[in-house]
Amino acid sequence: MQKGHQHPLTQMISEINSIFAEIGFVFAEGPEAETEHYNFDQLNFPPDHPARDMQDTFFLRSEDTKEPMVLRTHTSPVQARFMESHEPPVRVIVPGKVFRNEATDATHEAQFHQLEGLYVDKGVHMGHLKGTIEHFFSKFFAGEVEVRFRPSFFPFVEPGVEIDMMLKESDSKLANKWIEVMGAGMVHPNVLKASGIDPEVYSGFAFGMGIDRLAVMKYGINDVRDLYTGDLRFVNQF
Ligand code: 2U9
Repeated sequence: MQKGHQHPLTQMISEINSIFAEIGFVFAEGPEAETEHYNFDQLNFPPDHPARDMQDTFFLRSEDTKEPMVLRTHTSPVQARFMESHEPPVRVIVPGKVFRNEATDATHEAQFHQLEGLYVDKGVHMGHLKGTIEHFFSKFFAGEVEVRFRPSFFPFVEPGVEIDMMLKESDSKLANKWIEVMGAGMVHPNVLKASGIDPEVYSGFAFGMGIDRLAVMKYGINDVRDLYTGDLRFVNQF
């Protein structure tokens, strides 16, 4: 009889966790149904931010829930909770399923997997972010990698950046071109404060990326929806 094996996304999450564990990050997880407080307010989303719109977020309406709840739109609330219960230094890696209320196509799913990371300590700066990300991608794609930052905006970081990577000296199809891979930045002082960490003493970097997109890059998958059908003709290729 043919033996089963882990789903390609589960395999990737294990591999990612091991790479980050080697440089001192611990794994954390949290609820998929979150309070609006942890999903938005504590992360410095203003009350009128478009992400809070019904078009983008699945709101849970129930008689039983005392607080307004959503299906988490990112894994960031896990880090917000982690900071409340842990003193710095905090080094945490958070893979998990997230939800967006949007139409699906070959590159978009209403549920997908994110990988986020957070490092908070005294004196943490963008140089640490760059070194960490370069290290991760060079291990993950097993080759020398260069990364570059472009200015961007996310409510929970300041400054915020988009990160591109280039794989060098490799036979891979990805080699020698800049590819946008993730967003990141220095944790906004309001976010540190809201989680009980003094921004005058500590600073931190955070990053976030789609694991499905990483799978597309690493394995050349054509349609992200294949990752969620459970079709064995697809799954057994990994
Ligand atoms: C805390 C503080 C800051 C996490 C971050 C991004 C930038 C980002 C997107 C990438 C593609 C989400 O999957 S995606 O659509 N994410 O660009 N995420 S900084 O920042 C945090 C998280 C938690 C407490």
